[in-house]
Amino acid sequence: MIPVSALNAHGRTKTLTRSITLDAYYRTFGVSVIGAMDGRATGGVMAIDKEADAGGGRGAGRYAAASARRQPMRVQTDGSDGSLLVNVVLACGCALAAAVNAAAQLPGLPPVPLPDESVIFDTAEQPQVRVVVLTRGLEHPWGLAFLPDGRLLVTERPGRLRLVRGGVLDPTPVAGVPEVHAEGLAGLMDVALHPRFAENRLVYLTYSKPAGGGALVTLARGRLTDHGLADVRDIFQSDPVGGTAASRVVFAPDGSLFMTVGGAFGAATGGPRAQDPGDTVGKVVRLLDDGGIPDDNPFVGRDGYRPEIYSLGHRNQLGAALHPETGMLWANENGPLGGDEVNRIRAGANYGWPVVSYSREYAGGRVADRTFQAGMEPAEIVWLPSIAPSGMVFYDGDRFPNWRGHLFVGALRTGMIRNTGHLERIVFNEQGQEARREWLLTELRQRIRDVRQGPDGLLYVLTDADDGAVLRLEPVE
Ligand SMILES: [Ca+2]
Repeated sequence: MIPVSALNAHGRTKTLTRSITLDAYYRTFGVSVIGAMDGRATGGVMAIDKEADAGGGRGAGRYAAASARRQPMRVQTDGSDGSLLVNVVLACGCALAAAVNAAAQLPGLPPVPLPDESVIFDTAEQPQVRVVVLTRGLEHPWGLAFLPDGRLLVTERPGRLRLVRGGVLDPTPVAGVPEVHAEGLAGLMDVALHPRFAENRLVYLTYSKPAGGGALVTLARGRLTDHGLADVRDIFQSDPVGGTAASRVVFAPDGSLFMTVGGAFGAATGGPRAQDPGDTVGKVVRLLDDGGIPDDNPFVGRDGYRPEIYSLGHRNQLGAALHPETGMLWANENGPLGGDEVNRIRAGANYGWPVVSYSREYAGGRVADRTFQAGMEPAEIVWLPSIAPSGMVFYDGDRFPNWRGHLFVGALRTGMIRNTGHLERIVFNEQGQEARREWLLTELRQRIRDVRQGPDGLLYVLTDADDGAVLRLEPVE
């Protein structure tokens, strides 16, 4: 048993001797537990992830309440780690949801509505940039891809795939998307086209697949027809993991694909899964385009290792991109408080989570007693405080010549303050080492979920909101 300080519905604190099944919650819901709820008839754990807009925010409040309904509170000992002390929200009946939201709300700047007119921003190394709201009305868009005919494919986290033509959103979603585990931050995530899409029409989707109260991080592929996706099937499923486990998919120059499998939350609970070579959670996996395993994957044939694994020791990776010159995969990952990273992904390498980290847990304790050690890859870029990095891309177009070779990273929220999302630009020196950073789009106060380079050489950005948007960045010429 671990002692738990409790917060009742009126905000008063008292101490209970109670503990909760933290590990079960990490595994089932994939989020870091910062509090718990206990009612007469219902009970459950209040859980957040940093990528959420608040410990509660609207989505997480519903999420916690849903967890409570589904799983009555169980009290079990875990208390080997003093850092797992949690706050308990005591509430019952109708007070439950209100208590959750009150306890969970993070401070934030006032939100700013997206402008109707285009906006011009000054930038540090490029003449001014114009931001155009290309498309609105997307519910929590997550990933996008450019079809050869000029249309955009955009995923919406609740489980819809949408088409945008000339900035106009097709009101009918693309049929054939698999059922997704749409709860909290989970759901439909990334979309990518097969490198030979023009011939085979194959579209790849990463999503959270419902499975026994939790989820599987899943890669599906289907053929895009005039009537939706056809021949849809899952070609990879992770080991069971929490619903908020993130995933991106990126095709490599050799035609294989990289998929990030996040969800190794909690240094003492889910985190060690990232170091377990027999578990696909907390890894980058490399697959053939049909889900098969490439013969030259680094751990093929090695005892105790899943042959899909390409790299290990990751927490939750919301962004990945190929370097345009080296063809190497780079991926970012979210720490809890601080310690977000960008890594160059090498075959067979271990990126250290949770053994080495700059992060603190949400409760404040350090994740690890060291930031690097031999045998583990140091991060290329680290953020303190966190920016909750999401989709990212290296720019190599010709419309922003001064930005060529720079990395653009979408940021959902900076320093645990709401409405501080932005687009970050990172410049490298001739050795490929970080030289400087610029924050763009801060005035918009949007959560930036993804950024991609269009075939027209412009940058396209997704905002993460109930009424999310596609933004386009253009040079002012
Ligand atoms: Ca690391």
